Amino acid sequence: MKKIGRVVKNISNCYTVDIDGKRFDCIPRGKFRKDKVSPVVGDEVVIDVLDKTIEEIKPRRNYLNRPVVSNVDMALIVTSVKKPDLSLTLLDKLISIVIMQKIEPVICFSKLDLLEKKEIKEIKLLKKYYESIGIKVVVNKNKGRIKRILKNKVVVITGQTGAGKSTLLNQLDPSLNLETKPISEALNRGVHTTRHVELYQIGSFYMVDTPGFSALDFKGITVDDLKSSFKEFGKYQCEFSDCTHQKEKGCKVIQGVNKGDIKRTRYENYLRFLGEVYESNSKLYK
Ligand SMILES: Nc1nc2c(ncn2[C@@H]2O[C@H](COP(=O)(O)OP(=O)(O)O)[C@@H](O)[C@H]2O)c(=O)[nH]1
Ligand SMILES: [Mg+2]
Ligand SMILES: [Zn+2]
Repeated sequence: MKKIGRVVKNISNCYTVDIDGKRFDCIPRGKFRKDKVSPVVGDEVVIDVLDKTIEEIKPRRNYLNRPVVSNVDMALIVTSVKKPDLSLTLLDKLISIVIMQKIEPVICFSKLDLLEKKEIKEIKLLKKYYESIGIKVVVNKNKGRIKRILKNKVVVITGQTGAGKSTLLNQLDPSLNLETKPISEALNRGVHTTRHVELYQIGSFYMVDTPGFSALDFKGITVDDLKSSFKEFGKYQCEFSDCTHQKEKGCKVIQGVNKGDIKRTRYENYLRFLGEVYESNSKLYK
């Protein structure tokens, strides 16, 4: 008997498939190995319920490398403002990468309780800027709003080790009981507290708790992909349509930065990522 379900967990060659709340531990058919494709967490698959085999993988809407997961609607980017320190470069990189994967980014600031009043003001300005370019921003204390935003979505949670991802998931669903660690311990041991990829059902949404991203690259990404992931650049018509917004004459993006309409850290991160795109493309053709 064949049925369609979703892969919610993977440990080596065993895939747990959820069908309406029932779980089946399945092994992929040999043909997948022959074709060098394997199912991943998030995949919609056809399984043979009696044989406990995965027969077919449905086309993926998107696919992430770290963690390996597919068909994701939203990415909750947990960003601590202290311990570890706020990194706008990591935040902007995660935003760009998830947008390029056709996933909606949602910024979740954590550890605001560790800030002075003046510093909180800066975070509020930051929040305002990201919201002005169409990105939802929440704080980790506001569980009700987070639940409303994530309702009915498949969500990936990401951010640095120690940012508070597992803590947040435990608060959203105490039955999860995920391991959490103070940052110093996590770093000293040099291990991530999360060991395998798994989709957890939390009320009406699915979520992946993942190891902190350590290396993110722009392999296979074009300059155009990168440009359009910086949503706020979209409304500026530069003199040349292939403008890379570096030093070109008549670049309206640079004018926008100088006028203060585009946040300078965003522009600087764009230039940094552009360099990385060029570098990874040149490696590709060597
Ligand atoms: N002060 C403060 N600490 C937090 C907050 N959220 C998480 N933590 C702490 O940060 C540490 C790392 O949290 P954890 O959830 O393991 O981070 P993960 O690596 O992103 O999963 C733990 O000691 C948590 O108790 C927060 O909002 N404020
Ligand atoms: Mg964790
Ligand atoms: Zn330009």
